[in-house]
Parts: sequence; C-alpha cells; structure tokens
Amino acid sequence: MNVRRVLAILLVPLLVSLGTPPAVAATAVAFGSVVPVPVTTTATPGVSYGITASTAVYTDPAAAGIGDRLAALLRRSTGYPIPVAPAPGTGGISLLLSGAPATVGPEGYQLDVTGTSIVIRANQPAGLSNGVQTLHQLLPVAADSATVQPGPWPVPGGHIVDYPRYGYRGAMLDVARHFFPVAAVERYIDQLALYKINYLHLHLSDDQGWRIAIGSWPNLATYGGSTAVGGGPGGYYTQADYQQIVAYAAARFVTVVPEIDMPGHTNAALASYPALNCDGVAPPLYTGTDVGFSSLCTSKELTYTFIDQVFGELAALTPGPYLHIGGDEAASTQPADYAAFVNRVQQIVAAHGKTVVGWHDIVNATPLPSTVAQYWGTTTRDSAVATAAQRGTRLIMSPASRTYIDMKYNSRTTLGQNWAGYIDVKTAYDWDPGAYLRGVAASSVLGVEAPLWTETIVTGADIDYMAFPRLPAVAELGWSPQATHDWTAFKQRLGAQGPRWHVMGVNYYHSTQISWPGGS
Ligand code: NGO
Repeated sequence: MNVRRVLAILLVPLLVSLGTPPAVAATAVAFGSVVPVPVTTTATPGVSYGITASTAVYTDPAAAGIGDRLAALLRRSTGYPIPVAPAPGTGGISLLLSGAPATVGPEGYQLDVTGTSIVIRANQPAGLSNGVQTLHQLLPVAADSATVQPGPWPVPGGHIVDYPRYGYRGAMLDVARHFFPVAAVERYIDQLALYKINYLHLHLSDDQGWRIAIGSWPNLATYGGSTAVGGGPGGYYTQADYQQIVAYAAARFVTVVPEIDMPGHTNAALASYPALNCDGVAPPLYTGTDVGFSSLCTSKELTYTFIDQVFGELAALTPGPYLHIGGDEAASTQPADYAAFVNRVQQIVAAHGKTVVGWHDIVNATPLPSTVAQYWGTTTRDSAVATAAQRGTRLIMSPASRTYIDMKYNSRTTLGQNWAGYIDVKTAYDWDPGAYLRGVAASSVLGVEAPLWTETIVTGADIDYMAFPRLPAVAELGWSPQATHDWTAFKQRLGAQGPRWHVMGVNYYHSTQISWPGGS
C-alpha cells in the first residue's frame, strides 16, 4: 500500500466529518476487493484505466438504461460529461451483449480493464448490470461522493469472469411493523444491487399494519395501515407507489416478492373488516410485538374470496414469479385447518399464475411441486423440512441464527432482538447454505435471504446499521462459489468497503471483528 493511499484512507473520515467539500480518496482500490468475491479474478499489476473528461460509455442498445445509470454515477462525482452512445466505440467503457463466455449464464459477466478501455461483456442485460456493480466497487471511493471531487479516477487493471452460485439472492424488508417510505425502499434496493442481491421480499402485512392499497378492500390500507409497533401513524403504499418500487427494482435487476402473511399475523386485516372474523367482531388495531394470536377465519368462504381478490390485485401489479403467503406462527389456527387453508391458498396463487413462497411452516400442509419454503429455524435439523425437500420442495435458506439481520450483533448493541442469538458478521458469513440442514441436498437450495424484521427498526439509519456489514456477508454466500469461502480473506475485502459506505453515508456497524481501514 503506498503512502498516498494510506494517507487518503486516514484522512477520508476526518475530511468527510468536517463537512465542507470532502476531498475523498480518489486513489485506485485493490483489484481483489470486490464483494461478493468473483469466481475468477486476475489483476494486471501496474496497469489502470483512468476515467477522464473524454471518457464515454458505449452500450449495446438493449443495455442503454444500464449505461445511463453508470454514466450518471460517474458524472455526479467526476463532473465530467460522460456521454452515453451506442456501441461500438473506441476506448472508454463498453457494455456489450456479445463475446461473453457461455459459462457465465444469464447473470454473469466478463470484465476487462486495460490501460485504454474497460469492457464488460454478458449474455443478458442482468449480467451487464452485475458487471457494472463490480466496476462500481473498483472505482475510487470518491466516486460515491454526492459532490464533484478532484480525482484522479483510476480503475485497477485486470480480468474477471464471474457468475452466481444461486439464482435466488434475497433480502426481506418488514414494512409492516414499521412503515418505510418509497425513498427508503429505493435506497435499500440500490444497496442490494451493489452486492448483486436480485430479490427484494417485502413483508407487506402483519398484525400491526397492512401496507398496500387493495382496491376491492380499501379499509385494509386506510384503517389497517394506520398504525405501527409502538403506535404512530403507520402508512401504506398506494398501488402507484408499489409499482414505482417494482419498476425501480426491475431497472436494477431486482425482482420484488410481495408477502401477505396468513392465516396468522393478520390482526390488521381482521381489524379492518369485521366480516373476516369468525365471530363477525373486529378486534382493535394492535401496536405490540406479540405473535401467534390472530388468525383468518379458515371456515368462512368470504376468507377465500378475500384472498383471491387481494392476490389477484397483487399478482397484476407484480411482474415477478413469486407471491409469498407467509404461513408462519399460525398458533391460533388448528393444525388440520391450517393445512387445508394453505393447500387452498396455494391453488388461489397458482390460479393467478404465480409461484407460492411461504415460511417453512407450510411444509405441514401439502406443498405443490412448485412451492418454495423459506427456512427460518434456529437449528440445523428439521425433519419436516428435510422430508419436504426430499419430496421436491425447494428451499430458500434464511436460518434465523445466521441471516436474521434484525438480531443484535452482540449484547452491547442496542437495536434489534436476540431471540435467535447474537449475530456478528462472522456468524452471518461462516456457514454453507448448501450443506446447512441435515438431510437436505444442496440441489434443493434455491438460494439465501436476509430478512430484516422491524419491530425495533424505525429509521433509514436503523436499516443501514442492521444491514451493514451483515447484508454483504449473506450476499457473498448467495453469489460466490463455496470454494472461495474464507473468513480471513472475506473480512479483508469487507473492511475495504467501509470507506465507501462512509462516503455513501451508510450508517454501518463498526464490527470489532473487522479491521476497518482508517480505524473504526
Ligand atoms: C419470526 C416471526 C416474525 C418476527 C421475527 C422477528 C418469522 C418467520 N416470523 O420470523 O413475525 O418479526 O421472527 O425476528
């Protein structure tokens, strides 16, 4: 590490904290500092590409939006014009849908940085987008500044071939316990995309709030969405808001998975419509944090009309393949009623052309062959889940003791809960999703997801604090080959992200397990 880089790393936090125009580290980052670690990385020592006032972005026409976003990022911090033009072009940065190895598949890419050009090649736009996220992490940290910086703008030379281990790399945000406005969700989507997470699961309903407007059942949002944990005004997304989130995510190759939790976790719905209750009496709105006390009335036909209409509207607003039906902690529903209910709901979702995802409790019903179960247990043994997997049910791995980023980091951190234990970043990283559950074959695992429940999470800064640095750890499990798994190497690369988060204004937890450049 040269003296200039050391000085820059030491001075960045100081200069940024002083406020006035932060001259942040415009030095080359190490080629090997990308998270998730790419499949193969070959640095070219001594070579770098310098972004200058004459750099242009050349894109395949089908990837113009990706080029536009890259150029916008570069313009903001460099102040250069960075025009975007159709490929081919000479020099500059090219985004090409040709010439990538077939082995990188639909989401992978090849990146070449030489002294005269940067070329990203992919088979599909999603791959180009992932390549651009890697390039983003190879830009000097100053590129993430919201104001123009002096530069220079070196990108380290080398060659990367990269593609994901899993097709499903998810993060969940619980907007029911506390509501988060569209802008906060969009900010999270940008953070997910930077770490190549490609699914955003939105937990849209729970006992404390219903957060999506449903035209045929308007009280769900206007009344059921009117509060939150601890009281307060709550809130909900109009259908236009939801479509905005879906479109913003799609432009970043993130697919939204909406969840309407049922038959439990339904107090907000039951409070909104007396007729949904078996006794016809609506309970009051609920602002506590107990679970397991509410249930839709599984014996009423109206319940299934309701579900059909809600999922019908949601399916029409959701281009992605999945609808999440919850299904967790239905402690107030008799087991036989629960199984019959889940089986019927699966048919309703299928009739709307979507694939069911449910918390793994749904294996107590009869999963359809296409149904996906999301494992959220705290142990590495679950015989019912293993049996379902052996019968063909695919799994998303969200073990609570590893991926629940609503857990506290340790006994000294105050935000979050601890029922599944403390989860510092090593615990979040150091497990193998493909070999975690006894009796579950690696081939049953569709991917991983980090859920962020929000009983104690209120602000965007709270989201940052819980997600960073653990979200990138789970992202790496979802993307990088198991053969690259190495805590010592990972914590170096993760630490190198700290200065970037600082410049981005991400309120990350300075885990003592990581040596943060420039100190914590
Ligand atoms: C559980 C519960 C949620 C809580 C969360 C808190 C599942 C699937 N159901 O996870 O309602 O919010 O824990 O950690």
